[in-house]
Formats: sequence, C-alpha cells, structure tokens
Amino acid sequence: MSRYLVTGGAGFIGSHLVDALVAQGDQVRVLDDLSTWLRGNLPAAAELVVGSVTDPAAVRAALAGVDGCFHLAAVASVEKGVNDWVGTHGVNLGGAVVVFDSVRRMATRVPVVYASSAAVYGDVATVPITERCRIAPLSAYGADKAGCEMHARVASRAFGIPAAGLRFFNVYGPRQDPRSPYSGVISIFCQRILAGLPVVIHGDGSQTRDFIYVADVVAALLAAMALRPVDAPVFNVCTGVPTSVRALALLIGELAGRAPDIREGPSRAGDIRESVGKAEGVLQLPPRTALRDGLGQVLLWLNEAQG
Ligand code: NAD
Ligand code: UD2
Repeated sequence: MSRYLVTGGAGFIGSHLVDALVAQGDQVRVLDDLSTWLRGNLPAAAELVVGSVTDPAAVRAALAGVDGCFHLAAVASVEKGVNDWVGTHGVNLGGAVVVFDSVRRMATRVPVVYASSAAVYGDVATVPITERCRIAPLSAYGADKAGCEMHARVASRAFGIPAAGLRFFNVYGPRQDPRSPYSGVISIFCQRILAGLPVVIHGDGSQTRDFIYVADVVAALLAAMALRPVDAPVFNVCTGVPTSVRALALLIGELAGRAPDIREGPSRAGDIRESVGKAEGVLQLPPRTALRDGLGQVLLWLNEAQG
C-alpha cells in the first residue's frame, strides 16, 4: 500500500486515476479547488482537500506523508488560455512550480508524475509525432505545459526529484463533462447525437486526432510512477491511430443507432490539422482500447446519466 497525492483528482482524468489507486489498495489524498468538478466524480475512499495548487502552504500540507504525487490540476483548456492568459498561466505553470518546490522541501523527495499535453508540439510538418519531434507550442496552454517540462528538468537535475511528464493526446471517456463548451469533441458529439441534436464540425471535418481512452491514460500514469523516473523523461500517451472528426461523427451515429445531423461551421482559429502520436518511450502499457469500445462506454455512461 502506498500513499499518493493527486492534484486535480476531482477532475475527469484525475477521478479515474483515484478510482484505480483506491482499487489497488493505495491511500489517496486529492487536492482540488473544485473549479471544474462534476459532482459524484470522487470515490468516497479518497481524502479531499479543497485548495489551490497555487497556494504553497496548501500544497505542502497536502504532500505530508505521501510516497508520490500525480500532478494533474490545471485549467485544461486551450480556449480558456486564450481568454485568460495571465490567470491560466498562474495555475498551469505556476501550480507546477509550487508542486516541485514543495517536494524539494520534503525530507524525502518523492516522485512527481505530471500531465503535459500534445499541445506542446503545435502544428507539426509530419506525423506521427514522436517524443523526439521539436516542441513549438502555438497556445498559451501548450507553452505552459512545455514550461512544466522545463521545470521538471530543473526539479530533477538541481534538486534530485524523480519526475516524468505525460504528453496526453485527445483523452476521452465517461465523466468528461459534455455540457462544458470547453469539453472534448467526443463528449460533445456523443451527448448531442444521443439527444437528437445537430453536431457542428469546425471546418471540413478532415482534421485528424489521436483519441485515447481514459483507462489507457490511467495505465500510463501508473506505469510512469512505477518507473521512479530519472532525468525527467517525457512520454507520448497516444494510440497511433488517426481519426478524422467527420469519421468520428459517423461512427458515433452508427453506435448510437441514430444518423447524425452534421452541420459545417467555420474552422477554429489555430486548429491543428493532423495529430497522431507514436510513443517511443519505455513505458510498458497494455494494448489500447479500440475507439469503438471506448465510445461505447461513453454512450453507456451518458445514457445512464440521462436515464
Ligand atoms: P479537468 O478540468 O476535468 O480536471 C482538472 C482538475 O483540476 C479539476 O478537478 C479542477 O477543479 C482542478 N483544478 C483546476 N485549477 C486548480 C487549482 N488552481 N488548484 C487545484 N485544482 C485545480 O481536466 P482533465 O481533462 O481531467 O485534465 C487533467 C490534466 O490532463 C490537466 O493537467 C490537463 O491539462 C491534462 N490534459 C488533458 C487532456 C484531455 O484531453 N483531457 C489532454 C492533454 C492534457
Ligand atoms: C485537445 C485538448 C487540449 C490540448 C490539445 C493538444 C480537449 C478538450 N482539448 O484540443 O487540452 O491538449 O488537444 O493538441 O481534449 N470539433 C468540432 N466540433 C465540436 C468540437 C470540436 O468539429 O463541436 C473539432 C475541433 O475543431 C478539433 C477537433 O474536433 O478539430 C478536436 O477538438 P477538441 O476540442 O476535442 O480538442 P483539441 O484537439 O482542439
């Protein structure tokens, strides 16, 4: 049995991680300010501390007695970074620095596994995107995630903190809030198609994404913690399978048993055309969930939530 702090543990990915840690018999403390919390996400077995990762005293107190920290708390939206550059920077990069600095002050410097993002790559010339590709973020959000990676190197080199960053591609699964305008395309499309509402494709729908199921992301987080990483490695967390946004809408329609009402809207500013990853790192992971199966789980969850 180990004890972990999960920052952002009340969120979409964090709550699935907390479930997995509790299921394997670990003790979990969650530090979350509940800013994007979906009621019911957090298992009763976890200890919840309501506070911000930008508050050094709160982070130091939450780290007391833990064997490792998963740092997931962030304003997890490219668009929010556009609207509130300064505010999101304070959380997305400032929060990570507070976490590393707080670990540095611990008697034992415990490992930190933190969420980075495929957003660090920006628009790449060739796919698949490997960890060796140049990072060139195009958004404040991506720049802050790249900053987290730099500070993780400092944490490792200067202060001997074991750290690993996971560059998540497009994560989806149950508990991703479909009603938030900042939510992922899968939760939005599933919810609208089930409700018989039109879906809007931004642009011509040929843009591709690498959609990874949340349970596979949790497996990567656990594997990274088990590594006790040195030298602050970063790992792509992806499937290697590209899916166009139009094909996605059609597949969801097929699985939901409803022909989707597809409307075309203007392209999103800065929308990346092609995104598919390849993981060359050393994480040993089980085979990824097929998109069809993962979408089935999302539809099931939405049906239960609505029923
Ligand atoms: P989420 O919004 O569901 O979870 C983030 C959690 O952090 C929320 O519970 C929120 O209340 C909390 N939080 C926000 N600001 C905080 C603060 N100042 N102090 C404490 N808690 C705070 O998002 P998610 O999709 O679960 O994302 C988790 C992590 O993964 C984030 O770091 C995000 O940037 C990263 N990520 C997500 C995706 C994706 O596709 N969902 C892709 C790449 C990276
Ligand atoms: C995702 C992550 C982001 C960051 C980035 C890295 C989410 C929600 N965001 O941004 O945090 O990590 O990847 O590159 O996971 N779309 C539509 N109609 C809709 C909604 C979306 O056509 O109603 C399109 C959108 O224009 C884009 C694609 O679907 O081409 C995926 O959009 P998204 O918002 O799910 O995620 P993305 O890739 O912009």
